[in-house]
Amino acid sequence: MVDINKLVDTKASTQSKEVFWDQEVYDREIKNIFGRSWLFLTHECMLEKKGDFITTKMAEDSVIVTRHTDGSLKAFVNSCTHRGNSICSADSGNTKSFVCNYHGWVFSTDGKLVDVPLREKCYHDELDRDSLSLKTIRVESYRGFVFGCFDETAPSLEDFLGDWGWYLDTWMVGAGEGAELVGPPMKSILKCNWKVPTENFVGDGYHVGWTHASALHVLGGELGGLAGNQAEMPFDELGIQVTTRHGHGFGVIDNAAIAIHAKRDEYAKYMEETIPKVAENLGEPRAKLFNGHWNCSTFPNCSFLYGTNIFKVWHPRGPHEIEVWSWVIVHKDMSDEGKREVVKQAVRSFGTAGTLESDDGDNMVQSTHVNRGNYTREGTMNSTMGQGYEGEHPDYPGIVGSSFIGETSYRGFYRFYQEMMSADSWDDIRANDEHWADCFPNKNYW
Ligand code: UNU
Ligand code: FES
Ligand code: FE
Repeated sequence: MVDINKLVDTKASTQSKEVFWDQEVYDREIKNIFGRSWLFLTHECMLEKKGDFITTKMAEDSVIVTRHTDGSLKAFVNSCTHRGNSICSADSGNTKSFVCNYHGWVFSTDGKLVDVPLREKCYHDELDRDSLSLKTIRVESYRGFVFGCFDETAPSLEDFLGDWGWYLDTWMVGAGEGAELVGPPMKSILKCNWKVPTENFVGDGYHVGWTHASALHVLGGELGGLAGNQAEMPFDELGIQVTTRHGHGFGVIDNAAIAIHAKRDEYAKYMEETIPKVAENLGEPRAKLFNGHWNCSTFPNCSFLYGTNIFKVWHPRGPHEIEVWSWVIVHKDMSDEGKREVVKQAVRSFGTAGTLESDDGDNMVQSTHVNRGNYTREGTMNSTMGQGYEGEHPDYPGIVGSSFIGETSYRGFYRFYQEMMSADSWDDIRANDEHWADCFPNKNYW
């Protein structure tokens, strides 16, 4: 039997291999993690006009997000309150209402039941429409990035992001205009557990030079030296890794924002013009981050690469499969040509069939499926790299690791993962607010 309370050992920095395979673990994740966290839905640029809508997933729940007639964002479950059929099968569009395909019940863009065929003749005018609205979901937006949460007792989105919001502002605010996503998202299915890509994006600087050796060799440029972990690279001071209260984290390679873009004249020009403005707006520490390349995960299942500018959600579909949705991040104030360049390079490198994306895919699938072996599955995985070489930093919030190549943010992700798996409520989680970082004992490292 799996002990749900002992999946992660924060002292030894190990995780049970059951986290990638076990059905019971997965069922608990859906309730405790996906049922209580803020999950990424869409960007407001895809919901500009009244009546605009998109459909997406929150874990395995199908949801609709709309711009209602009063201008506010609404989210509700995509399941009819009559016999449960989905009421919208389009990915996106603009509408006055949603009409169920089965018997024709009609719902407004805030989920209210507004019309029912044969309401007078066959329901004898006795149907209580007010109690038959679609199930609503909390929806909040941060710098235009829209998230939903099933849990009424969860903190606000801003509090859930916490210090991570301070980092996100680096490019979500930037020089002032901020960023948006280019959609609709590319979609594909990958046979892996949802945490394999999440942990990879949150803190795996280590794999870059190895898994992506060939791609980096061909791309050349500033990151070319990473290919095969060549000795002359300053691996111990390439950048930093950060973890925050609710498991969100990232790794940054200094001065490498544009490094993955093969054709990068417009992007280079944009950076040159914009970095001083970011410094003025947000200060030097974040101006430095603005010029770095980031790999990141927002807990639990939203990852992105800033610099490469791919933005992803890993929708779980059972313990051994995910649906990958990928958008491209663009700075709003970049030239149209610059934006086209960014989109092209992001799709070529980390789109569904991207060169670097396909390097990762095989590892993601193997890391999951090898653990179907009953004997293999006993035992743990190791994330000890850089343990002790991390702590509170004078310029950067959270716990900061000493190099881009370390596992500080892995440890932070799984620390919060275990906290959520074990906690009965958000009150239990809030009770740890003062002590969450105690498992990083060398807090005076910097
Ligand atoms: O694969 C990655 N996560 C990555 C690739 C990160 C940084 C640079 C290149
Ligand atoms: Fe890291 Fe094998 S070397 S998984
Ligand atoms: Fe990778």
